Amino acid sequence: MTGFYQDGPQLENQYHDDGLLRSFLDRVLEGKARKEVENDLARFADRLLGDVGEMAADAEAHPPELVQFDAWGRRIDHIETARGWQELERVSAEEGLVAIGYDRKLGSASRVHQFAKLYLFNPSSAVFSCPLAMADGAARLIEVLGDDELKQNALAHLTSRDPAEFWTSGQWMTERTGGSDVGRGETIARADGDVYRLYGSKWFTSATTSQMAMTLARIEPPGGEAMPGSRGLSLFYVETRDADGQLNNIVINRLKDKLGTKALPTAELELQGTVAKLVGEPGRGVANITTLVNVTRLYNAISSVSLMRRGLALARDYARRRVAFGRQLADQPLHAETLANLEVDFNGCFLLAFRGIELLGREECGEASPDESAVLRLLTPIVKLFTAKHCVASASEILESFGGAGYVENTGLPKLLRDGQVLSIWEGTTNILSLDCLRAIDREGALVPFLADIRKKVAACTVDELEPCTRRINESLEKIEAYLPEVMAEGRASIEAGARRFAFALARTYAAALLVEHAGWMMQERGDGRACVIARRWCQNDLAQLDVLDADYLQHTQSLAMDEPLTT
Ligand code: UCC
Ligand code: FAD
Repeated sequence: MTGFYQDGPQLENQYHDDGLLRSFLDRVLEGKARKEVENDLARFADRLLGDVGEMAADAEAHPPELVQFDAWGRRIDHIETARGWQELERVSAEEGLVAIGYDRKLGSASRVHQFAKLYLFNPSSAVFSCPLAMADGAARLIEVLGDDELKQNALAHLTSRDPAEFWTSGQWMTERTGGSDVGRGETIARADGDVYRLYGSKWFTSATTSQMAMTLARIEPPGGEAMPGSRGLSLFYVETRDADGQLNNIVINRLKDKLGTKALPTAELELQGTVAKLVGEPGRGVANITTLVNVTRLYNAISSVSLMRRGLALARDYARRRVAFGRQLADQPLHAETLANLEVDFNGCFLLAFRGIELLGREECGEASPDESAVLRLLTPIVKLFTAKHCVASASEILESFGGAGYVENTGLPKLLRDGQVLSIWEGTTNILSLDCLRAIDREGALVPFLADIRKKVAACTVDELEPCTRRINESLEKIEAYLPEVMAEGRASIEAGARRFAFALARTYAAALLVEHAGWMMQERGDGRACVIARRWCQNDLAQLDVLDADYLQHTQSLAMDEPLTT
C-alpha cells in the first residue's frame, strides 16, 4: 500500500472542546453547582469517547428487527434490539439522564445540568435520546396530572437511577389519518370496569420497546358514538406488557424503513383491546398531552444544536488534517468563512435552546413569573422549529466540508444529515409549530412579554462594541410590531401564510438578544471579544424579513405551489 492516505477526523473530550457550553454554564450557574456540573460533564464526555461510544456503534451496526412468530408459529411480535441499545438504557439510568431533572438537587438549574449532559450525549447515543425525551415528557405529565398510583409507579420508574427499575416511554399520537391534525384520530376507548380498552392503529410509534406509553383515544359511550374532532380525544396511560411479559393486546405490524434514526425502533401498531388508564379529564387529551410534547420539543432543540456542534468539531479537526492547493483547508479563506458562518449559526441556536431549558427549570420549580411562563410557551415552538431547520442546513454544509468523504457512509458523516432531517418533522413540523406560535400569541398573549424580554436584554447591554447589534434588534422589534396590525387587517390566510417568516423573525431577534447578553458578559467578565464578533455577524443580516402577504400575493402563491394558471 503506497501513496497518500488521508487521516480521518478525531474527536477530543467534547466538554473540554466546547467553549460556548463552558462559558454559558459559567454565566448561569453558581460557584458550587458549577463545579459539580463541571466534574460530571467532563467525566461523562470522556465516557462518551469510551464505552458509551462503543454501545452506540453496536446499536447503529445492528438495527432493530421485528420477529413476528416463534419457531412454532405463535405470534410473538418481539422487537430484537442490539446489545448496545440495551446497554444505553442502563447507562441512561446510571447517569441519571432523566433523573437529574427530577431530583432537582440544584433547584431550577438542574434542568440546565441535565440538558447539558443530554447535549453531550445525543450525538453519541444512536438517538437513544428519543426514548429519554418521551420518558421525561411522560414524567412531567404525570407530575402535573397523574394520580398517586401513577406517581408511585410510572413516575418512580421513569426517574429511577437503578437500571433494573428504569423505564422509558412511548408517545403514540400519530395515526394514518394525520400526525399534524391529531384530532382526526380513529382510536376508540371502551370502558371495562375501572380501566379502558383501546382499539385502533398507531402509525408511527418510536421506542416501541418502552415499558409504557402515553396515547390518545376517544371514549365511546356504551351503545353511543364517540365525539369526533380533537375535543373528543382523551389521554391514556398504557403499559406495553402485562405481568407475564406478554404484549398488552398490541400487534406490531412492521418496523418503519427510515432515512435515519436507524437504531431507534419505530413501528406501526394495532391496539386490539389494549388495557389503558384514563389520565386527566375526558375530552382534554390534546390539551393535556401538550405538557409532554412541550418537553420533547425542547429535547428536539437540544438535539439539533448538539448535532450542529458535533459536525463543527469534526469539520474543524478535518480542516487541520486535509491539505488542498498547498495549504490546510483551515487556512483557505473561503473554507474558513464557511465554518465561521456555521459557528455563528450554532451560537445563536445554542443560546436559544438553552434559554428554553432555563425557563423550563424555573417554571417547574415554581420560580417563573407569569411573564416568564408566557415566554416559555412561545419560545418552545420557536426554538424547536428554528434549531431543527438550522441543524439540517448545517449538517448538509458539514458533509460538503468533507468533500466526497462526507457522502460516504462508513465515515459516519452522512448520519448527521439523516438523523438531523427528522428533527424538523417529528414533534410537530415547521409549519405546525409556526402555527403554534400564533396559538400561543392569540390564546396566551405571549408576544408582549416575549418582546419585553428582548428589550430588557438589550437595555442591559453597556458594551460599546455591541451597539450595532442593539440598533439592529430595535429596528427588528419595530418591524415586528408594525407587521402585526397590518397582517391582522389582511385576514387569516395572510396570517397563516406568513406564520413561518414571523416565527423566524421572532427566533432571529430573540437569539440576537441572547447573543448580545452573552457577549456583554464575556466582555465584562473575561475581557473576551469573541462573542461580540459572533453577535455582530448574527446581526449583520436583516433579523425580521417581514412583508404582509396581500390577497394577490396569496393567489399567486396558490398558482405557484400547485403549478396552476394565474387567475389574476
Ligand atoms: O413525533 C413524535 C415523537 C417523535 C419521537 C420523539 C423525539 C423527541 C425528540 C428527541 C430528539 C432526539 S410524537 C407526535 C408529535 N405530534 C405532534 O407534535 C402533533 C403536532 N400537531 C400539533 O401540535 C397541533 O397543533 C395540535 C394537535 C395540538 C392541534 O390540535 P387541535 O385540537 O386541533 O388544536 P387546538 O384546539 O388549538 O388546541 C387544543 C388545546 C387548546 O387548549 P384549550 O382547549 O384549553 O383552549 C390549546 O391551547 O391544546 C392547547 N395547545 C397547547 N397548549 C395546543 N398546543 C399546545 C402547546 N404546544 N402547548 C400548550
Ligand atoms: P401531515 O400531518 O400529513 O403533514 C404533511 C405536511 O403538511 C407537513 O409538511 C405539514 O407541515 C403540512 N401541514 C399540515 N397541516 C398544515 C397546515 N394547517 N398548514 C400548513 N402546513 C400544514 N408520531 C408519534 O405519535 N409517535 C412517535 O413516536 C413518532 N415517531 C416518529 C418517528 C419518525 C422517524 C418519524 C419520521 C415520525 C414519527 N412520528 C411519531 C410521526 C410524526 O410526529 C409525524 O410524522 C408528524 O407529526 C407529521 O404528521 P404526518 O406525517 O401525518 O404529516
